[in-house]
Amino acid sequence: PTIIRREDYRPPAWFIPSIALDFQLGLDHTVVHSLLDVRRSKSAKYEEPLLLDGDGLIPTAVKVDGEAWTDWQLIDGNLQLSLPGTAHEVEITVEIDPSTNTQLMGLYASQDMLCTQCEAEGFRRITFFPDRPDILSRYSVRMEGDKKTFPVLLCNGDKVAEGEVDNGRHWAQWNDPWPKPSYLFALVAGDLVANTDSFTTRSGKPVELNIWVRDGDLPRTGHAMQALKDSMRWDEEVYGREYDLGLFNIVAVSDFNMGAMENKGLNIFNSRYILADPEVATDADFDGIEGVVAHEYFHNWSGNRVTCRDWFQLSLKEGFTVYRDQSFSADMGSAALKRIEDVRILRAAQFPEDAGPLAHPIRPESYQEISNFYTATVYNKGAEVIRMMATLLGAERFRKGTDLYFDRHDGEAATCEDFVVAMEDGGEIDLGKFRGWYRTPGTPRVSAKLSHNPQTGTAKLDLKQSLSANGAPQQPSEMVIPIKIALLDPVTGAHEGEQLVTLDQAAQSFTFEGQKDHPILSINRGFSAPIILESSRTAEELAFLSSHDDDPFARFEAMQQLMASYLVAQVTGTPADRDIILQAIGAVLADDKIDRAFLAELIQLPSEAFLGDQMIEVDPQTIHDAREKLRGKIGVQFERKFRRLYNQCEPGAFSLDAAARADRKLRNVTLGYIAASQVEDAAALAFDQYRDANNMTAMQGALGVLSHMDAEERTWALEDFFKRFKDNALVLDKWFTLQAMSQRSDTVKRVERLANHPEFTLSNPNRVRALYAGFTNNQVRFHDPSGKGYQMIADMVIELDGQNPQTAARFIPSLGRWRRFERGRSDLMRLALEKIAGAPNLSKDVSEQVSKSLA
Ligand code: B3K
Ligand code: ZN
Repeated sequence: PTIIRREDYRPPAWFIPSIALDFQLGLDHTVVHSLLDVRRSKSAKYEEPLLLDGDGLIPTAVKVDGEAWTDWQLIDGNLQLSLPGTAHEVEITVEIDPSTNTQLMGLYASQDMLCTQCEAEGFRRITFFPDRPDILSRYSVRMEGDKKTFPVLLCNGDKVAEGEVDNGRHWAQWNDPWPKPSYLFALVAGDLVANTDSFTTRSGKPVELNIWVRDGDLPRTGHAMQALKDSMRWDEEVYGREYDLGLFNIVAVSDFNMGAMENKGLNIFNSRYILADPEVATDADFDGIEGVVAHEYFHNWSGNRVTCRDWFQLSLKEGFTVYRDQSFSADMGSAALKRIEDVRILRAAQFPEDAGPLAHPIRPESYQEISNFYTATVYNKGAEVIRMMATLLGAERFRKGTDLYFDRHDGEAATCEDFVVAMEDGGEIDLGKFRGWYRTPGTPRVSAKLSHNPQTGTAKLDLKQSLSANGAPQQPSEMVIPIKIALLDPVTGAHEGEQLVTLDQAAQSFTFEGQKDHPILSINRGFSAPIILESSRTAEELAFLSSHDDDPFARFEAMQQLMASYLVAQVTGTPADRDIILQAIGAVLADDKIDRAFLAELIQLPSEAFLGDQMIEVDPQTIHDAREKLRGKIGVQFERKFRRLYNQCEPGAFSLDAAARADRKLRNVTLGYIAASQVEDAAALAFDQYRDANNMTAMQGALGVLSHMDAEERTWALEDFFKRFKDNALVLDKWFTLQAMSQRSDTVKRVERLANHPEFTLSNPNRVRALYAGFTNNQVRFHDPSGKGYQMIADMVIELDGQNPQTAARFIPSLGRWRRFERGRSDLMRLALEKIAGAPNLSKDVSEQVSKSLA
């Protein structure tokens, strides 16, 4: 396989300052004519030919400076032209068939509309072009198509002219004044309607905002529109960044590989991140929409105005933009809940990646297929790395750093190093050693031990760090790790202020004076560093923190650690005290000052996957059993209290305000515990909630509880849900997911049957993820000891790879962690991977992931 390496980066030999495109659009036949203004780079060797990337294209005409040109070659699908001078006009015509583009990269048809996805390397499937992010060009685009099929014609920038031609066709001319890399090109043609609004920038410029959807979906665009306006205001206030065009368009499409795409002035979204109303969307869906709309909007500066030099720098835009959208959501709602959610995602998706065969630094050193590097590491760990810089600099200096970064690199294709240098210069700080985070894969482990000397009144914190990657043993490491701590009075829980200690050696001690009594250690507050913390704190200390810590994340974390260490002990057969957990839960349940949403977080057990990550060898069934047993015990112990809370959280008229959302959340969590207590009326209670619900959060919560049960209420509810929502694809996705996540022992069979359901299709990525990602996340059933779950995923990946390699490759990591499991499952997982590896004609996407997983 061809391996692309970061160290091999070379600046381009030719630049394309401008490009004019003409599209004659048709669902199954589109003609693309391009006119490139090409300039030889002054630093290029004179004889270097012009190399234009292409993927599946054949030129039907090539001209240079207006004359037919024959001195070209197709090499591996790319077009090479030998050109005599330093500046030319190159014209190329190609013909493509969007209706057969099942990869959903380039120009494709989604239902009856045409849309594009170009990041990372999709533009080369539309026309021949140097498809790399350090080529910035001005685009002018003429698009023409049938007026009935494509009443709406959209592209980047501003529409400068439009008109009608013969045969019922019409056209539009769009110019984008901002030079951009080809991956930000976008075009949409279809029968769409818009929710139109406006925004006035801080400097008084009006911006027209449109969210384009299919007729009928308009009433579900309000939340996305509000999120867009909130993000535009927030970026002005927090980062000083204004929008830079008179028009901002968003289009929702049903067939999309990712969440959304930040094309300049024309964001294209997976419809699940646009469409919502209380009847079809859960509170989590509403949050997802707010976060993704913000994320794509923020890319206008962190990604578009300042873009990436090459794809190894992907975290430059993605890590930073995730950090920005996380901060935005924290400001719009509860910062504490948002941080808990961010860390949950990091631990569920990124820590396993860092501990497995696909581990890579946030700035990878090499790749075969760049699509495989849109990972939780590049995105979410990337965001944690930016967050650590923000912590080390403090808010004011961090802002100076980002201002400097945007000023220095506006209009450029930059590197991660450029960002760090801007932080150093703007924040007047030396980040020399901090750069280790960009080069190093793996999650650092930090061990913390607090000792106390009553004679001198000092407390001493001993910290040690180590790292391991790709299964190698832990080695002492020297990452720069900012750790927020507080020393709590062991009786009152009071403290004299949070402190930041920065660990930058393999072992380091910090002393604190004026400590009369042995304080209780609150550490990694706010999850200030993305590490695995091993502290010597006792169960009693963790229980104390779970009711006294004033840092909400640390408080939540103490409870999680308390529960996790008990469960790990159960699984490994070591004695552990359960009563202390029950007491800790009793204490928070009795604390009437706690916000209900936070209470719901505090009392939830760590996930089965998280528990597995704490073990040397994973046995999903044993973990599941131990966890269910504890859930049952908690359910029984506090049943009356849970019922009281459940009734207190009875919803009134629907509202998205924090209190109403908190009630919905706590109601679902208490319902889960009531069901876990095995009381007779649990199914009836859940069914009533389902039947009476006026919102999807309550409905899905009830169905989630019913889905595991062996009760007729489960069948009734699932059948009813299907009938009610079979015409709404996004809601029907939930129906597939709920069943795929069921803990029932017949789940593998059921998923097999669902794959043959008339409403199931491999051509819609949302539907594929709904069923199969739901299933691979179902630890106890995906890891069925028969290995049937693994086989099913292997067969599905092989089939899907033939149509959509990008989405197929995303399922490899679930099998790729085979080395972590007990022998029986481990062998079966490896066999499934080998089956995939042996399939003919594998895509680059899947073959890279499979071969790395087996290596
Ligand atoms: N930048 C896009 C990623 C698209 C990648 C497709 N292979 C979405 C985002 O992060 O905003
Ligand atoms: Zn992004």
